[in-house]
Amino acid sequence: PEELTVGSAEGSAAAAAVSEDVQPLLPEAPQQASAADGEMKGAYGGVVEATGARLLSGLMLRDAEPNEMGKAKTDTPGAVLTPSNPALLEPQGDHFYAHEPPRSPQLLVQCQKPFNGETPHALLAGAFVTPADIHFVRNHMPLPRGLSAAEHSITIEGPGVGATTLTLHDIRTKFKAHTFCSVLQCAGNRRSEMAAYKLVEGRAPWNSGGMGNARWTGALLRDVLASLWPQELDLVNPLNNRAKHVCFIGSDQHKETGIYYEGSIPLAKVLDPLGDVLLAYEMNGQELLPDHGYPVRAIVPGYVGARQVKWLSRIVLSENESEAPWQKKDYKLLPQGVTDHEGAEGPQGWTSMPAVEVMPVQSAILTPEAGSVFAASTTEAIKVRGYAWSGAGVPIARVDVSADGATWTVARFTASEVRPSGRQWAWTLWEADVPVPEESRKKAGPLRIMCKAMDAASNTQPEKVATVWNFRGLNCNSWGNTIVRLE
Ligand code: MTE
Ligand code: MO
Repeated sequence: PEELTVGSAEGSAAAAAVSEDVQPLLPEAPQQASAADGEMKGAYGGVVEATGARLLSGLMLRDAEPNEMGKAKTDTPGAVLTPSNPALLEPQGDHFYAHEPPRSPQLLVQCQKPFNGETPHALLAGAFVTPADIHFVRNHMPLPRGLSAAEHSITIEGPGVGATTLTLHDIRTKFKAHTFCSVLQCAGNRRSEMAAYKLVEGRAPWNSGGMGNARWTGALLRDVLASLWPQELDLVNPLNNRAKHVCFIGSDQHKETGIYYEGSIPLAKVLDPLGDVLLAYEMNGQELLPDHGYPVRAIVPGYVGARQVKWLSRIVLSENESEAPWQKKDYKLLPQGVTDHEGAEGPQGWTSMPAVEVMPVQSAILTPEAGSVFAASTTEAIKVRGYAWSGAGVPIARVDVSADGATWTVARFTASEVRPSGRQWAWTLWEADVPVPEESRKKAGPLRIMCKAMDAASNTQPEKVATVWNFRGLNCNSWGNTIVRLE
């Protein structure tokens, strides 16, 4: 644990001062001036702990099933189609992308236009709070231009309440600021594992870096609505309100259809005193970076990334959920009989399923990276690190790690941010020294290491990717795994 840095990019004293109800699980380690520098090198050290370990060039695709190591059950392993919904094709002429911001060269680019990039596993493992510049980015469209914190405002409207406009300055100054860590996870996180099992449709073959744990600061949307419409809204019984949903509309536009990025969540989540839905204007103690929604975005703790709308410009309370394609025709866990575009448009397709909201319990192995090589004769145990998190906001109760699928080592938790159960939105980082089975040490070859988490509500991860496979390749949360080599 001593080499694992717990804390945030802005320094532990500052972090402690701004966080409410928060106790770090471990004492915060001294901070380095730049998390993106110092912490990362330590993390890379973690990849090569066993004598003689080295990284193979290029990543191996993780395999799909414990019993069929390396054998994908499709003719096209790792294949990812482009979306079936024309509005999701994201076809934007190159000229729309002439003004993208500079980005960290450390991000692993899945797609340039629109920009999708994930954090390398070892960098994720190296910092409890993911530094903003290497936090994964998932954009659907070109970055909106001309936004400024000084001039930005959000219009808020709804049935029976009318419409009003709040400046970002109002939001910053008239409402109490709340700060806490909240995991942002793309529904496509770990899609590469689903794609290795069977063809999926999706923008990017993410590994486990489509997820990050940042410390967000903002006003509670609940406070904002309560102050705007104390009489008009029933804050105690959300279901008594005419509006049942809250639509968030971004400033980024699909130029060829004219629609803005949009998603919605239940009004009950917003009004829930434990819901913690933020209008966030700071990430890790700094103004948001352009890619993460400058100057203001929605943070919806526990929910899928797609609803946490960036560059927020409008909020619409509504009787119905958002009509946007990202709500109605995407981010749904289609039944497993749907295996092509036609099926997705059919009766078992988009219309048959609700939009993804709360994310399932998740864990993944970050180091050693797939393909790392260890000396069979001298490696008795391999140090494994990863993350675990539950969208239910309850603490992670246990993470088990195994190199044979039969004997399990209980992982040590090295960092989390403890908040009341139901409001614990940070991830838990863990590590374990996993014994290498005697049998495996006698011969060279691949060794699969697995992890599985359980949360305090007894939610667990399914063993096989087949259990959760779906055409869009969403919410992959089967046992985490990495395949190393013994030589
Ligand atoms: N908000 C807007 N306005 N436009 C987008 O393309 N992408 C969504 C969400 N909010 C998106 C958006 C998706 S799918 C994800 S996973 C998260 O933003 C990613 O947030 P990040 O890029 O800050 O990591
Ligand atoms: Mo996403």
